[in-house]
Amino acid sequence: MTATPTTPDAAEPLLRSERDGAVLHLRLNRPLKRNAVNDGLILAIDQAFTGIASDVRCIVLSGEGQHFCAGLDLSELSERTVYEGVLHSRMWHATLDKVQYAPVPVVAVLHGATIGGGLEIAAAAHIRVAERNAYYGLPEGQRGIFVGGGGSMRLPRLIGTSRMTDMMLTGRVFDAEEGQQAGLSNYLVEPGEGLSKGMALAHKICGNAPLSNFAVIQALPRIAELPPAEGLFVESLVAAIAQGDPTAKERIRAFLDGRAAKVAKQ
Ligand code: 1HE
Repeated sequence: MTATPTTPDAAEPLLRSERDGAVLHLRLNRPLKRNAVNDGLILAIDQAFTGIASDVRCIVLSGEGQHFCAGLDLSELSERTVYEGVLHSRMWHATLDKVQYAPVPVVAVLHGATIGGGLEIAAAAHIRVAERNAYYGLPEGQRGIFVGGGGSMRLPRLIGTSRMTDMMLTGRVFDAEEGQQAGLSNYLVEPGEGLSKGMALAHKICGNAPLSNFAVIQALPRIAELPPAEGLFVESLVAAIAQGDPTAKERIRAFLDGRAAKVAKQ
């Protein structure tokens, strides 16, 4: 992996990176600034998702300190021209596309403030675990700006355009329970338990056939955007490719021989 950018005033990396077996744990690491995303941090995320080692099977993304992420670092915003603003937003798009279309699934662990660009980062992940202390806001309207990190594409697909409009126009903040009901999180856990839940899910995901995981994260969102006839055709191709893989054949044989786990409610 390439060198991770650091804060200018500290040796601490902006994004901490740790391995736990096949799981890569990336942690936003500007706790004093509530993990507000400056250019260095978005660059660090970009670098981390560019050079994923081939033996990584799942990624967990979390935030250091009391909050997941306070969104865009507003201190870098005030001097930007319109043109620089477009380029800056496009930089976020390129980075968060690398998250959404990573070669392996990404599990985000959310706690405390998950705001603005922080919510846009969370929306690019494939699974979201929220602690009961998490809360979600899009204060762009109050700040006189607009989402720029892909939020207008990803968030309506998660929670609907109407809810997002409400959040942006009125500054409405969803608590963790409301976020879970709206579809922002997949799992809701007690404060302090998000990371262990996220890591447990990640290790479970690592146990799947890599090609199945890849098909889920790459094919599913694309098929969902296609007209039904084209979507069904692509589904057939992906299904045939996945079942032709030797791992699939071995796993199905194991089930038929009574060597594989049955489906059961956990
Ligand atoms: C920041 C930022 C930030 C904190 N940019 N510096 N995002 C927002 O509008 C959210 C703004 N932040 C907040 O509302 C609050 O900071 C929190 C609710 C997240 C946390 O509150 P709290 O009381 O725990 O912390 P704090 O005392 O407000 O902040 C601690 C420090 O972090 C303080 O700096 P300090 O030098 O005075 O210690 C804050 O200034 C700093 N800080 N948030 C810069 N966001 C791709 S486009 C996306 C567009 C957006 O994301 S818009 C939403 C921006």
